[in-house]
Amino acid sequence: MKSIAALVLGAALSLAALPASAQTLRSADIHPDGYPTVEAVKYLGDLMDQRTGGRIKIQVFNNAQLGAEKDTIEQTRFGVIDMNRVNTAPFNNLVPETQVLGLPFLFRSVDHMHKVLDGPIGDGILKAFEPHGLVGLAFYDSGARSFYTTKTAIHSIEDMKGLKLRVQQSDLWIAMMQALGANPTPMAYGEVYSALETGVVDGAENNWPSYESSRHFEVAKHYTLTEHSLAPEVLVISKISWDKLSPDDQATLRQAAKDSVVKMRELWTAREKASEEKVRAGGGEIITVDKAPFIAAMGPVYDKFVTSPEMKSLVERIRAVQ
Ligand code: BDP
Repeated sequence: MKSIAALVLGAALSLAALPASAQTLRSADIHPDGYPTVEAVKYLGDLMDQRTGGRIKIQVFNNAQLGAEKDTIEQTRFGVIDMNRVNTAPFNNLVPETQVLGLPFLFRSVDHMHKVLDGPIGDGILKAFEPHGLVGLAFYDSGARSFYTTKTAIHSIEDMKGLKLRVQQSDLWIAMMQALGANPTPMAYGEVYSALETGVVDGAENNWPSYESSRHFEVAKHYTLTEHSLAPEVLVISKISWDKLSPDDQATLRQAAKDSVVKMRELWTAREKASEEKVRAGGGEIITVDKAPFIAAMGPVYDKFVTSPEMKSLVERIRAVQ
């Protein structure tokens, strides 16, 4: 009798230790451990764990364990994956409002971009995900993207002519490369290393941390600081997973996601520096160019993508942010 009572008591105690309806949200990322986006979502998971008394946790499946971004976006829309951290570019065709954030040379500085993203314009763009089965939670930094090439270095806009360049899967990005005279090849991130190595493409473009962590810098040693776009990252949750959370938990997640942005910015600044140092130490050729001809050449991209009254007003409002 005594031992049965002890068993029942023990079971009750261990049940009590388990929070009611504990759940783990699965979040996708293509980057390796230590990459700022991966660490920021882990940090968000810690915040959720603390703030919900252990009821809600987040598990990050990084290194593209759940697939390439185009596929994980679909899986997130259908609730197979709960959360996803992706660049805004692969969302451009699905959520046209995201295009504005990738427009070449739109932001005057990272500070300008932060002001836009942290204010009503950023919130409005996050809202635009909802009709597409997703809830936008936060924007994360992604620095400036620049070109890198395997054989010939880019010293001026003339050197862009005819280059086969990998781009993210987005019509906006294809148009940007065409405006510069290059031949865009849309491709998943995970395929770029071997495409560079085997000469399927002559180059690609990305920020310092991705150029370094993907080891693209080992096969494409010429990095030209065009800094043509600041297209940020975005963290989304499936609308299906979102609707399963109570309004209180939704509010907690929204706030924690915003709080993780602060952490992400710290991690990003440090990693940008560290990656640049690693690339330079690895023998990369870093080239500065006159950006004016690159800026001038992007006119047709604005003509093609900034056509609706909404898009025009969005661009104007962004430019007006001081
Ligand atoms: C990186 C982004 C990642 C994109 C990648 C790319 O963090 O989300 O997949 O660029 O170029 O900077 O595909």
